Amino acid sequence: MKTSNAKKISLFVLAALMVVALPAIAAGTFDFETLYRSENNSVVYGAYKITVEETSITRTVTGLVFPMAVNDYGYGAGFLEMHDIVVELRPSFGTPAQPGLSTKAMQPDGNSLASFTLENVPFGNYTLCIKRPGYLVRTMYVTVSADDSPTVALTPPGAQDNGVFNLWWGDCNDDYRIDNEDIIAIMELTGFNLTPTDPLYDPSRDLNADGTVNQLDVDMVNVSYAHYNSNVTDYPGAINAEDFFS
Ligand SMILES: [Ca+2]
Ligand SMILES: [Ca+2]
Repeated sequence: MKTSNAKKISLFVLAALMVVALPAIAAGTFDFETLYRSENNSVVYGAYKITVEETSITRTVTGLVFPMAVNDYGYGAGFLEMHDIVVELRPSFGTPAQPGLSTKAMQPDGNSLASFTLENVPFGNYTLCIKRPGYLVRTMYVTVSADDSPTVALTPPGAQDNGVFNLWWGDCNDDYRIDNEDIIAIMELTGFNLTPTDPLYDPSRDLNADGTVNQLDVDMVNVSYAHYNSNVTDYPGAINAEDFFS
């Protein structure tokens, strides 16, 4: 069957609208019906199939993050999992990530510099959230679009981080600030000689991830620490303050 120019234009416009309006649509072939105006100006009915290719509407997103706990001190993999770094692409800071847009940083070489990979990320605007227990959550606005390469390597802005999402320890109570309240939170658990199997053990207060909470962890959060009194907006490239709570 010969295909008219008018029909080609209609198909093109509809396909474009599907991609723009439904960025998260699953790949596949879909039926649709439409009326269009033919070359002799009559209205014609047509039934068609549209194929949406997954590679046309998603990208792979990667990045580097530091530091990751790597020594299990004999407590096993379950201990290290307590200190996992979770990386998410959320619709906004206060909205949970869709399934598949949350992952854990990996450390294939066994060093503290870890990497993360999120595959099949639909085009859209996101808030990158990186969280390790006891560390200040790190954020950044991220846009994934057709202009991006198949793999998008995220990096924080500026030279300070040298391309790595460095995390700052010390936010033990998750109030988005590193201050004396965190020191107090740690001191509440010192003196118990906790181990990771103890119900009182809290990885967010075991800042050096050595399996117990003691003065070493207290010492990590003090007024001489470069990020003492920092908050979430102090990270280079962090989202705006009002977006943390919207
Ligand atoms: Ca805090
Ligand atoms: Ca410790």
